[in-house]
Amino acid sequence: MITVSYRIDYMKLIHSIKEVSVDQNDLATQLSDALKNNQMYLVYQPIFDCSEFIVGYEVLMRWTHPEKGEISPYQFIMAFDDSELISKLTEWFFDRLVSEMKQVGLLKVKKIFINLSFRQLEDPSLQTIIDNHQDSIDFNKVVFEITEKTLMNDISGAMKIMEDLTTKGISFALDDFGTGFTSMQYLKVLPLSYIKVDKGFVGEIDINHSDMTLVKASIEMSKAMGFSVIAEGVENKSQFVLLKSMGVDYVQGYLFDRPTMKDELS
Ligand code: G
Ligand code: G
Ligand code: MN
Repeated sequence: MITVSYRIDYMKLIHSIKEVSVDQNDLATQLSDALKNNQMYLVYQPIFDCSEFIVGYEVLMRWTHPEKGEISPYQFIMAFDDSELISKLTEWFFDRLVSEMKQVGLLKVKKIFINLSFRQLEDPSLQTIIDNHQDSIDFNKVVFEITEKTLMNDISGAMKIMEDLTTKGISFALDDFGTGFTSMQYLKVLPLSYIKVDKGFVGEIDINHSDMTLVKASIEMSKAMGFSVIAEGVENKSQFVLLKSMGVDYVQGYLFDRPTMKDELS
């Protein structure tokens, strides 16, 4: 059942990418315009502990295309990944994050969760970008979220980079846990601090017994291995109650807050 829904998602993805990449040259121009012309922006979604105190924010990119409107990050991150512009995107992201964090006092926040694609992680300029921002961001607060699919590209390469970044204070979360093809080996060898249980499982824990069992087992296993567990996509109270009873550490989802722009942050 899980495999089927993953395939459908994948097909949707391919379809939507085709829609954007009508013409490769045109696409490159559009991506570069997006960065130059202020078409991209950041939104923030809080992550709470079980007493509903904010422990951090996940930062998410958005792109409003002048003609096509909102383009999903699933689409544009993959387009950037395939282009030469990926380091420009990472650079833009950190510059923008620093300027917004200063404006809204986000610097006081305990943790900042940042999604990184495989291309962003393996790009050598990531190190330079981080070094250039050492004075403006406390990297002990930074958690990079990477997915199982990211890791599958090159597990030993990714591990080496992750270990290097750990020496700069950065920690790691395994995002979308349960949707990829995680080998238990990953959990044993990678320098991970957090496991984010995918919203696909969390979304039905209150109505689907299998999902409930899988989430419960994931939480128990992750905690036994010393990771903190974040449940994403919590949309109603009964899911939250169940997750708390299962011993989850942190929660995130529409029940608490949607991703919002910096000006709307409380
Ligand atoms: O925010 P939304 O649900 O539309 O995000 C869709 C996907 O895009 C998610 O998997 C999310 O992790 C990814 N995404 C959102 N913002 C970023 C970003 O800044 N960098 C990377 N690499 N992925 C992002
Ligand atoms: O793949 P990743 O976990 O990074 O995706 C994060 C995205 O999930 C956010 O950008 C946001 O758009 C979406 N999201 C956050 N909370 C919820 C929720 O409660 N329900 C659903 N369906 N999506 C959510
Ligand atoms: Mn994420």
